[in-house]
Amino acid sequence: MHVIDSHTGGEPTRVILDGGPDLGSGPLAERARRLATDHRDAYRAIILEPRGQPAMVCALLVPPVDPDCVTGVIYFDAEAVLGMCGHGTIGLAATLFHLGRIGTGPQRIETPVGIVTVDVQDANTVTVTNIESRRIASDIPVEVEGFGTITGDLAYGGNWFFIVDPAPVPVTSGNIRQLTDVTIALREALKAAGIRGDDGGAIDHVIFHGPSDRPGIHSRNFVLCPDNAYDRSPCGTGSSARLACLAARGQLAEDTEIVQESVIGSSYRLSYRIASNGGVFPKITGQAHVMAESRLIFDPKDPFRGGIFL
Ligand code: PYC
Repeated sequence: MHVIDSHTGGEPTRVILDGGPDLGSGPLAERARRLATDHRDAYRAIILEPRGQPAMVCALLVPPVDPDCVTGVIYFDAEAVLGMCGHGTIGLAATLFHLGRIGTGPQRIETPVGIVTVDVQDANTVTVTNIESRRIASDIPVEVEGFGTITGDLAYGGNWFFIVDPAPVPVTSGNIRQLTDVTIALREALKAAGIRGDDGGAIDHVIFHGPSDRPGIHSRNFVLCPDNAYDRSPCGTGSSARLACLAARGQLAEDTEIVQESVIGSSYRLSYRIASNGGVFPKITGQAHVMAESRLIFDPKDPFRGGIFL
């Protein structure tokens, strides 16, 4: 299995070029479901320690249905197959550029939730135009055991997010452990309360926003992912959901650019175009760097061949 590892604002992406599970043909959403249900052990072996690393997202390349797309891709983390992944798409574009498969300029990429476009500016800088993103509910109070009532918005950006602003815990790198504990408890409370997306999807990502101490930054975020890791980048699908919330609140005008910072200080430039039925089309510009080209070995004699899962 050949893979290329990159990071986008500190968040790792492993692009699987060949040797992945055979998912057959058909719509990408169906192939993603097959990956989730029939190949869970196989995909987790690629991403779990010791072969993978915490916070990693894998990008499994598959043939697209739409021949105008440069590739199809299915993203997954150690816990779940994702609808879309913004940092992963920036990493994927930088990887395809590194391989000479694409040059600068626009390209279409097919994902299980729809077609996104990437505009490659140089070897590292990529703008993603995401699928339509939308807020479906605002100011939902949730009772979180040990932490009281936490209020947030429910929004979709290719994955489902519960977005809290202002955060009940200061969003600083020194608070990552506490931020992780509170957001996990909040995600569990959302699940227990039966709060889901309007397509029945689980709310498996949580975002806390707080102020940044750097000039020109709109806010700093902490993003909890399904595998309980926090996103080192500002999270592309989370930033998309956030843009939908800012637009719905009238707090950000169309085509106005803001800078979103992550809890470790990496950043994306964000803006949106209004969609015809109430949502927004987010634009996310970030930087990725290729780190390694490897061949993964799955030795039958290796007791941790399938990864460490506790
Ligand atoms: O950038 O969309 C994203 C993302 C999702 C999970 C981790 N990163």
